[in-house]
Amino acid sequence: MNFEKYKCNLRLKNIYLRIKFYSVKTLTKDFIKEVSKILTKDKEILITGHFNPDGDSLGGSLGLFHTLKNAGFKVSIMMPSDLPGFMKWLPGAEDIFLYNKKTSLQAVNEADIIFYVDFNDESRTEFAAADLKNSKAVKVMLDHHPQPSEAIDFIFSDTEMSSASEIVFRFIEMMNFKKYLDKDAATCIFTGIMTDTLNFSVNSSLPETFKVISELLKFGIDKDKIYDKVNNNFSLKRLKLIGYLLYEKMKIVPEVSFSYMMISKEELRKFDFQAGDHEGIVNMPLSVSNVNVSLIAIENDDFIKISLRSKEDYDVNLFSRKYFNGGGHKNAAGGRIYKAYAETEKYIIESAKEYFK
Ligand SMILES: [Mn+2]
Repeated sequence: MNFEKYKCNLRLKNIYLRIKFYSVKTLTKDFIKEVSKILTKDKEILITGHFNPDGDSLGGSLGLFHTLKNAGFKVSIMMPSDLPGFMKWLPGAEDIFLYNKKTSLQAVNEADIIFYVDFNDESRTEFAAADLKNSKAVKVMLDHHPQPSEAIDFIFSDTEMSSASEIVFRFIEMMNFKKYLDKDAATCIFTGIMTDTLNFSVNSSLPETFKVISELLKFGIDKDKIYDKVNNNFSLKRLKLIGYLLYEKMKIVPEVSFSYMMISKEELRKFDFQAGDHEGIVNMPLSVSNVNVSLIAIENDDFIKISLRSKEDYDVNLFSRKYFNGGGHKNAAGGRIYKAYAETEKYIIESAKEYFK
């Protein structure tokens, strides 16, 4: 299929130079007009989230999946890697297929349109990135991370939004698909917004976000149950791991109000560490009044995985870009260190001292 390449970036801030003459309203209209042209019932649609999908990527992708399915589109949903255990209850999770070089190439190649939910660059899909890049499909990105890749055909990205899930809701609304939303879709989108805002404690100060929440509640979703399923759904071993990390491993660099924890492969095995387990743990040191930045370093086979959280104006996106080959949002970011585990601690301390001094 040969679509006319048309770039459209909806960004409330930081609008690209090449489209600086467009108003935001025009941009929204153009984006919707162009996507409406290509999004037809005869197309094969594929939705994908990022590697190690979190609540936002899964909730947004599944919310879009349910809605497009209800509207009568041919749609499938993929993730580049497995879901964390506390997300497997999401309605539609059983319909997700996991990317696999041998079995997924066909699905990627046969797609006419691919939706990217909650990531700004194909490299964030890791092993699936090459196949996605090579696919002839039209790529539509629904995201809220800074600096989206120029290679994407249609981008609806706004860093002011709480989550990609909120963007998905706005997309559904603007496409006139709200009539196809149901309780399952609303549950997924709500979960995405709730998890990405850390239960509405960050990135959720715009009144519009709560208008979306209000719309979602009208579908009869069980907000309290969703909170419980997401936050009280872990193993006993994970709780013991948290106790161990906070008591034995958490260290503070007081002169820069910086906290870090290192976890070795051996410790991961001992506590049966699961994908996604670190998500809640990295936030915990921020409960200390004079800790402004928290880092967790997890030993992997090929690199040390870094996860960062911060308060207010402490920018861990830039910090990670500079020292840890990563990025993300101002108050939540990830990265990697390609060093031996034994050398990593010194590097982390020195990076923090240099950057936050
Ligand atoms: Mn997100």
